Amino acid sequence: MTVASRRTAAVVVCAAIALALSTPAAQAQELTRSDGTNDVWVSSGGGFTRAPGSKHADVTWVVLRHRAKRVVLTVKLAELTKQGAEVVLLGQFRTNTGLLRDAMLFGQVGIRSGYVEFSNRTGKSVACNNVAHKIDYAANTMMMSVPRRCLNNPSYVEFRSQSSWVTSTYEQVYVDNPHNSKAEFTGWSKRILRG
Ligand SMILES: [Ca+2]
Ligand SMILES: [Ca+2]
Repeated sequence: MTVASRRTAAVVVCAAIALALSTPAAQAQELTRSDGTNDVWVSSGGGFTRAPGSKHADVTWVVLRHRAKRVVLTVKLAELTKQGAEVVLLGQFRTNTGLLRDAMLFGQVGIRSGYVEFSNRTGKSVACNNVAHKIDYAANTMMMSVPRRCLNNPSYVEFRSQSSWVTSTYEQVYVDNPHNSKAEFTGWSKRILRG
């Protein structure tokens, strides 16, 4: 190998190392899960029973992105419409320091574009400026974007999520989660490192 070719090889190696080091920081670390259909449960005030065939609230896909400045939760539903009283996306977060925070996105009668409530685990409201959200009824997706500083800038987050659809009479609540095919999920996702 000549001096010139060794130098070229060294440059290529250095470039590859630089790319390997920079790529993780440049991209959000994320966790994506697919969820089956026809695994919706319904409650009429008591316990939950299966609601086969219901597409409302039926999650088919979830992704949690841990970006440099934001934690973004997005779900896709089998069917997202403006029917019923409201549709709700719950995102619960646990950080490396044990901090627990809930974010709830409501799309209600009169406020179909939605709004977000940010709180601690007891439901007490916690200030968090610039929470962003989007409910896309055409794409059947719901998204919440929480600034990392509202989670004390964690090194990693774990999450769990649930979607709900409430009938117009408020008598029945349909639920699904992207973690299992049961009525509820009490565990946590894997750790998602900061991108
Ligand atoms: Ca599902
Ligand atoms: Ca499920």
